[in-house]
Amino acid sequence: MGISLKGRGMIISLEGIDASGKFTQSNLLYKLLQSKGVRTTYASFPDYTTTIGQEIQAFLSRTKDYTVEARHMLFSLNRLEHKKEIEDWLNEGDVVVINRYCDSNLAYGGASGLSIEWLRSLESEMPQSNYVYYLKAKPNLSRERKTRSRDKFESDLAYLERVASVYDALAESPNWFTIDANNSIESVHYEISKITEELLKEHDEGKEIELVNTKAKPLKMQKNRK
Ligand code: ATM
Repeated sequence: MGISLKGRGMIISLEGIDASGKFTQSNLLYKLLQSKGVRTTYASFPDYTTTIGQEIQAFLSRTKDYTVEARHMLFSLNRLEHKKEIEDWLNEGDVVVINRYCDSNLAYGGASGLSIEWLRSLESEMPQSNYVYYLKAKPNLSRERKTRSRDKFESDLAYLERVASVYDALAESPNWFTIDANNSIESVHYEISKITEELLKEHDEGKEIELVNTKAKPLKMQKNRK
């Protein structure tokens, strides 16, 4: 069970270019909330386990070709497969932590020349993020950090730079928090924990959920997935 939020839950999504630490940070946040007894669920997109997800995997690994519009519709469809599940979590008052969500499609699709408005319309049926944590990393740093390359865009630095600039523009929205992802895992996690603590207080009419214990040792380092 644990502490559930009063009324509807909230979605916190983590965004950023490849290897900016989203996977590590979303997991650390999820585990922190769990350890504090906050009802929380975790999701990550793309979900490669579904039939649509396998199509996504196929075009990312270049075994199948789709037009750019079809690729981004598949990403969107892959989210729609989970719409009911996410709505149920929100109705139960969960904090839903999501590693890449609708805004990934805006950033990557926009960088490929698609209209942001069209991309936004593809996502309009999904529950929207209450807050977005943008892990801002330098595109070249992201490339250096990678140990293996999986999809066909990753080697294209110019493309990553365009993705980063769409993210920068999206991050002007008031519900976005830009976090310097070039800092250590521990300090990024600390910043995320502080922001989340404040947001939970606001969302839950002053309920004190202490996420940051300044006396606690930093959490153990966790290896980046990629
Ligand atoms: P991951 O590496 O996080 O599994 O994402 C794979 C790619 O899918 C990544 N591209 N690169 N480079 C970001 C891209 N993507 C979209 O374009 N739209 C989406 O909606 C999602 C979830 C991911």
